[in-house]
Amino acid sequence: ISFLLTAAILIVVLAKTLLGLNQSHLFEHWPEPGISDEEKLTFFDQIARLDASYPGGLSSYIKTARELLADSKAGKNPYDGFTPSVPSGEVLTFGDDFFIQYEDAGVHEARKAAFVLVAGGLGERLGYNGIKVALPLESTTGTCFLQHYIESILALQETSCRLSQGGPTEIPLVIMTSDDTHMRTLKLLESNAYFGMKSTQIRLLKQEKVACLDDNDARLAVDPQNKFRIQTKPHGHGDVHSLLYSSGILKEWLDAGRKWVVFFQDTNGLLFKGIAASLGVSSTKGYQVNSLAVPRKAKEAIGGIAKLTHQDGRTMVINVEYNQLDPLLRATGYPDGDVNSETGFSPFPGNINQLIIEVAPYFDELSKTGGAIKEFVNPKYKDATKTAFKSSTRLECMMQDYPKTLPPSARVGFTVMDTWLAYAPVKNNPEDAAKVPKGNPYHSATSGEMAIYKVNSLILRKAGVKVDNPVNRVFNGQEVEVWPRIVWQPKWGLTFSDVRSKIRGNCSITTKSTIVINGKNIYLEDLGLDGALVINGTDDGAEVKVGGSVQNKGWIFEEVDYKDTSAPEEVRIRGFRINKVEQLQKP
Ligand code: UGB
Repeated sequence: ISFLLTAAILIVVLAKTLLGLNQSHLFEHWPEPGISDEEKLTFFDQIARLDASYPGGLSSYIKTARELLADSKAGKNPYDGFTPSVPSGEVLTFGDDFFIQYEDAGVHEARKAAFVLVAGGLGERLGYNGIKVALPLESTTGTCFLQHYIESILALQETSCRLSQGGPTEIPLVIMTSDDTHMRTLKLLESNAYFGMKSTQIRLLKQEKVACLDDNDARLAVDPQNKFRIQTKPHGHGDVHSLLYSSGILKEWLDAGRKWVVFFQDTNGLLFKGIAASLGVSSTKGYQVNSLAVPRKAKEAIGGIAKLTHQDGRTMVINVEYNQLDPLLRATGYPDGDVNSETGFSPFPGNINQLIIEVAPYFDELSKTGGAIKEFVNPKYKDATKTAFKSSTRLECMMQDYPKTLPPSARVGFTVMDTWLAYAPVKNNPEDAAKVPKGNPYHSATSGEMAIYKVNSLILRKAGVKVDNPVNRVFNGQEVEVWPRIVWQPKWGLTFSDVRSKIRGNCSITTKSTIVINGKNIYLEDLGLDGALVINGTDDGAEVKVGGSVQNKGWIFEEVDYKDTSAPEEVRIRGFRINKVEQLQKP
């Protein structure tokens, strides 16, 4: 009885809250008591969840929505009063002494870090039906993104703990999922024994969707399929902050002496090539927030990192999203807007949404805000009167907007790395990728895979291997450079120093070659490769030396049209499959 009473009281409170928020339309089509009572209870169940999962509850959500919708109707620019300028940050050159020093410092820090993968997005732009972290990052080994991320964290953990004494010995991983991705992410982990990580080391936090809004008065949108449901849509990756805070995980990390949280996105196969050095920058420079960035082509669909100075003197270093950078520049004395400078790139570094945040000040800030991030709304209006929407809208938030609430004294910096080293996301479907202006990156499954071969080729070159130049080929209408297919497990070489220590004598690799390195203690010694070579380490970790001349027909790319539905989706979206004609396997 007491349970029923509590439930009844809760329903009355929620109903009163809704009426007080001018949401009476939600009940307009309800039948009289006794009819559809179960559906009515489900309605309140959903309202209770929407209320509980938003910092400040539904009333706060609706209040903010009204303010933002009024600003949007009035055409108010969120950057009113701010002038952008190019900020200064740390620019890294792969393999030079500074880079190596930062990498060393970062590897020492790594065991004090925690990693957070935001993977709640379905990737509508990519048009792939599965979850993106299950996609292979390259088809030579077929390793999926999630496996690669986990193996990279484990490699970092192993090296960091070996080099430093005391403190945490496990690097935790949190994955933010959503209703769209949660079950499939869990299944992928469970059916692959968590890719070698302890199951207790990984935690999934599911973000909830937020209520859709029908008009400028923020009236909640009823689901067109079910009048007892509010229509909902994703709130954006910014939810990760409130989830880390409300779940108590952040406090746990603070209490355990963790120092850094590294945030990253779902499909960047190059991500870990620059993580150690960037962590080194954070610790050496004492950055509370360090955004990883790459040179950005004007109009590229990645945000620009800018220093914004307000008329009243306030300044902040922040990401300005790609659709807002051009209007902001035009309004503040740059009549051409978002254009390349004489370097061939936009003067504003491109945000790749990999953030390294220092735990202690982050926890202090979230204790004040609850993790609420400055939101925005993007309604599509029916006409110029801006009184009605084409379809319902909702509030959204982005994880990189976290520094917006920080005081100007906060140490917010950024680290720029070469694009070939740090950034090759898989976001665009083949048709859209083929339309990308010449010279701009495709951000497709095709270009994402080619980037893996390129980075590994360039790293080996820097380590002294003679790696031949790439050839150009066209897959799915995209012209790409095809470098030798060089892939290794993260435990073989996560840092440049690791890789360099595994190369001995004079090694060379021709363009048509493929080399797969599975294992840790594998050394290439006077190897001349012209074909395919697969090297497996031994179970006992004993040293494996591979050298001499290896020649065979190798593995070749065969084109697959993305419209060919007889091929699996992950093959079609990259436009080729690998025909493993001949290889040498060692040992
Ligand atoms: N994501 C979630 O986890 N939950 C959500 O509700 C939405 C997304 P997109 P976006 O690096 O190229 C970002 O859709 O938002 C996850 C930056 O804002 O791939 O258009 C999702 O699973 C932009 O500044 O990207 O653009 C994925 O892992 C620029 O850095 C991640 O959030 C751009 O990424 C990003 O979602 C980029």
